[in-house]
Amino acid sequence: MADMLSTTAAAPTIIRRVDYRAPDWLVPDIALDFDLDPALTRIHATLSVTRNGDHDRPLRLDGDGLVPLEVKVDGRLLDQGEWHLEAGALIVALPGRAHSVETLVELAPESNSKLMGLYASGGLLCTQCEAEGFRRITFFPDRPDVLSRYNVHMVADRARFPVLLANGDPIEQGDLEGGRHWARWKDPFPKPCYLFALVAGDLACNADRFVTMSGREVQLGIWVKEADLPRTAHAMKALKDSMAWDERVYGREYDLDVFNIVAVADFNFGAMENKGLNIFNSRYILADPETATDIDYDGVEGVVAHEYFHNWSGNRVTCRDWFQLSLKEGFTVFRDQSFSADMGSHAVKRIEDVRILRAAQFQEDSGPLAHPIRPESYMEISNFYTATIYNKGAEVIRMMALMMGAERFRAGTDLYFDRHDGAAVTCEDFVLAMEEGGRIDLTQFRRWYEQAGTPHVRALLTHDPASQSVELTLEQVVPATPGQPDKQPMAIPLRMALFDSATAKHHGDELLMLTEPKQSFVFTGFASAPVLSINRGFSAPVIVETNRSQDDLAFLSAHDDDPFARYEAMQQLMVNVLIGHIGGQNVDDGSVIEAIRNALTDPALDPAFVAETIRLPSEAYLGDQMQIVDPDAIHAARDALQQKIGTALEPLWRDVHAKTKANGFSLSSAAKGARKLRNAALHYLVALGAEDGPAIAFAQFSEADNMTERQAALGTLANGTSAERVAALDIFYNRYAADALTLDKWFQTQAFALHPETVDQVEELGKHKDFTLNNPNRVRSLYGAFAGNQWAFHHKSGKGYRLVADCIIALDKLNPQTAARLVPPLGRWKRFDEGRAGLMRAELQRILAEPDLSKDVTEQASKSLD
Ligand code: B3K
Ligand code: ZN
Repeated sequence: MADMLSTTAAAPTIIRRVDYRAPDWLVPDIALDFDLDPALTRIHATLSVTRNGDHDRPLRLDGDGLVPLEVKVDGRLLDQGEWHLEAGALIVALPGRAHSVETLVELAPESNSKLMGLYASGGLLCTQCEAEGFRRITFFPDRPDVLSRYNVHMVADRARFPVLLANGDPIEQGDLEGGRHWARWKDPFPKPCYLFALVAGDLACNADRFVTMSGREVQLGIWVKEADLPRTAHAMKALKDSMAWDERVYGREYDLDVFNIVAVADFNFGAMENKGLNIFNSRYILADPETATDIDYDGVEGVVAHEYFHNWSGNRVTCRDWFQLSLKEGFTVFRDQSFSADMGSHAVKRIEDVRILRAAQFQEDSGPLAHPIRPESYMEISNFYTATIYNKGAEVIRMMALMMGAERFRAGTDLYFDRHDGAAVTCEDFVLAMEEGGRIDLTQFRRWYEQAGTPHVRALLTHDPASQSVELTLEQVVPATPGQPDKQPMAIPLRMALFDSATAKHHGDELLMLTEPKQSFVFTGFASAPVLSINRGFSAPVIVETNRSQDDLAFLSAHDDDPFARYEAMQQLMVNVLIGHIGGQNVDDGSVIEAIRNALTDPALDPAFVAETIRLPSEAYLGDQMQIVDPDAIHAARDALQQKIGTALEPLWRDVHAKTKANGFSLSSAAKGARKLRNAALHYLVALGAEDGPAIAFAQFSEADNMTERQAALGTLANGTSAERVAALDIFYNRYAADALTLDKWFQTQAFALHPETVDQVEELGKHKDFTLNNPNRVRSLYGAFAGNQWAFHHKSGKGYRLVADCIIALDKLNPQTAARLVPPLGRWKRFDEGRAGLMRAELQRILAEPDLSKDVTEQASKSLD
C-alpha cells in the first residue's frame, strides 16, 4: 500500500516566489471514483488536460506516496515505460493539446497518521487537502492556480458509512449489492484541488435553511456523531449570522444549494473551507454550557464565520500560489474579526485580537522565523500558516480600511471580487483593486507585504507655552529580520488625540500618516501641555514608545474615550511598574491599584471591558519587554503585585465576586461579561492569599452551571498548592474523562498552571493513559499549552525544553505538521540567558540529528538555530 512504501528522503528544496511560472497543463474537468474502505481505498481519476501555451513539456502530476496501478491516455492503457515517477510525481509525455488521462491508485486511510489527504478519524473517513494534501489522494497538478470542475462518485459500505458527502451539490445516490451504496456529487464552480473534500461516515445532521438576499433557499447541514447533535446549535446560529452578515457588509451571497459542515475529532488545525463542505476540528463546532467556556463559544462563532467567509475570500477568488496565502487568510481573518465585533463588543474584541497579535505574531516577528506577510521562500508551506500571514495580514487589511473609510473600502473589495471572480490571483491584484476601487495610492503601503519585523515608533510630545503649541515627533525603526538587514520606512497610520488634562476632553481624533523615518506634527491652541493618546484602536501593528509619565497613563486609563487606548494606558501603567520591580527598582504601584479601583467602581463601564483592563499583562508579554527574559524574576514580580492588588482591594473583590453570581445560564453579552469579571475577582481573591480563597474557588468550581466559571476556578486552584487543587482536578477528570474535548481542558489547565512543579507534572501527564500523540488537540492541550507557559517551560534545569523536544521527535514520525508547530518556542533562545540559550540550542541540535526528520521540522529547527 502506498503509505507503507519507504521513500528516500531528498534534500529539501527551497521554493521561491520569484520562480513562479504558469502551469504547463490545465485540468478543466476531473472525475473521481472512490471505492472507500479504511484499510484499502481505490481511487480512479479521469482528468481532462489541456496544454497551457506553446511548449513541449510533459504532463507532470504531483503525487506523494502514490503508486500508479494503471495509467491511461485517451482510453489506452500505457506500458510502464511510457510514464515514470520523479520525486513522487507522475510524468507522462503527451502528443497533443488536449487529452484524457486516467490513473488508479490505492490507499490505506486508516494508516494515515499525518492527517493530510484521505484519513480515518473516529470511524469516519475524511480529507484534508490544503495546502498539498490532494497529491496524497491522487495524481494531480497540486497547485492553487489549476482550477477544475469536480464530479465525484463514492461507493462504500452502507452500514458503516451511511452518509457520503463531497463538495458542491448532491446529484444522485443508490444502493448496490452486498450492503454497499453510492453517491454522486458535482461542484459547478471550478476550484483548486486544495478545496476538494469528501466525508463518509455514520453522522447525524442538524439541518436548517437560509434564504439568500436574492431569495434562493440553501440547505444547511451540520454533521456530527449522533450524541453530539445537542451541541451544534451555536454553530448553526453562527453560520446563519455569518451568511446574513456577508450579504449586508460585503454584498456577498452564497452560491450553492447546500452548505455542509462536518465535525471531526482528529484535525491538524481549526477547520477547512472546502467548497460547500467545510470540515472542522470538533472543538470549533461543539458547544454547550456544561463543556464549553465563553471563549469556546466565541471560538465556534469566529471559526464558523471565518470558514464561511472563505467562500468568497479564498474560494471564488483564490490564490495564484502559496506565497499569496495572506491574500485569503489575512483578509478572511479581518472579515471574521469584524463579524465577531459586530456580534458582541467592538472594544473587547479589539483588545482580545491585539492580545493574540502581540503574544503570537510580535514574538514571531522578532525571532528567527520572522517573515513578511507575503514570504519570499519556503521549504514546507505548512510552516507558513502563521500568525504573521493570518493576524498581521488582517492588520494590514484593517489599516487599508482605516485609511480609506468604510465606503471606499467597500468599493475596493467590490471591485476585487468582481474583477477576479473565478480566478487565482496575487496580493498585488488585491492591492491594485483596492487602489482603484478605494481611490488611494498604496505605493509605499505595499512595504507591509514585503518587509518583516514589527516597526517601533517613538512618539515624543513637547509643549511650548509661549506659542501655546505642541510638537509631536514620530520616529520609526523597522528592525532587521532574517534575510532583510536593511529596511525602508513604512506607511503607518496612527490615530491620535490630545487630551486637555483639566477637562478630560480632546478636540477630535486625527489620523496621522507616518511615512518618513522621522516626522514632526505641530498642533496649536494648547495653553497647557495636553496628554497624548496614540495608536488609538491599535490603528497600526507597531510597538509605540512614548515619553508619557505614569500620571499621564493613569489619566488616560481613567478618561480616554477610545476603549482600546484606555485599556492600553492601563496595561502600560502596569508594565512600567512590573518592569521596574523586575529591575529591582522601588517603583510606586499605588497608581495601578487606584486605576483598578476606578475601573471596578465605574458604573458606566461594561464588565467585560473592566475584566480585560484589570488583568496584569501576561508573563510572556512582560518577557517581550525585556532584552533578556528572566522568567523567574518576572513570575515573582507579577505574583507579588497580584497579591498586593488583591490585598489592597479585598473588599471590592469579595463584593464583585458575590454580585456577579448569576441565577441561571445565558449567553447574553451581559452574562458573559459578568462571568469574566467574576473570574477575575476570584483570581485576585485567591492570589492575595485569603484564607478562604481556595474554599471560595472550590465552591465556584462545584456550584457552577457552566464551564466558564468551572474551568476558571480550576485554573485558579491549579496555580496554588491547596488540598482543593487536588480534589478539583480529580473531580474534573472523573466527570469528563469520556469527553475528549473537555478532557483536553484538564491537560491544558495543568500545563498552563503557574505552579513550581508544572514541569514535572507535564512529564507525568505525557505518560497518562489518556494522553496520545495521535490526536492533535490532545498534543496541543499538553505540550502546546506548556510551551506557552513561560515560567514553567523555561525552568532553568532545561527539563521543559527536553520534554518538548522529546515530543517533537516522537510526533514527527506520525504527524510532522503538528510536530513542527511545537518548534518555535525553542527558537527564542537569543532572548534568554546563556545557560538557557545553550540548553535550548542543544535540544534543537538533538532534533536535527534525528534520522529521517520531516522537512516540516527540519525547516523550523534549522532556521531556529540561526
Ligand atoms: N485554510 C485552512 C488552513 C489550512 C492549513 C493547512 N496547513 C483553514 C483556514 O485558515 O481557514
Ligand atoms: Zn482561513
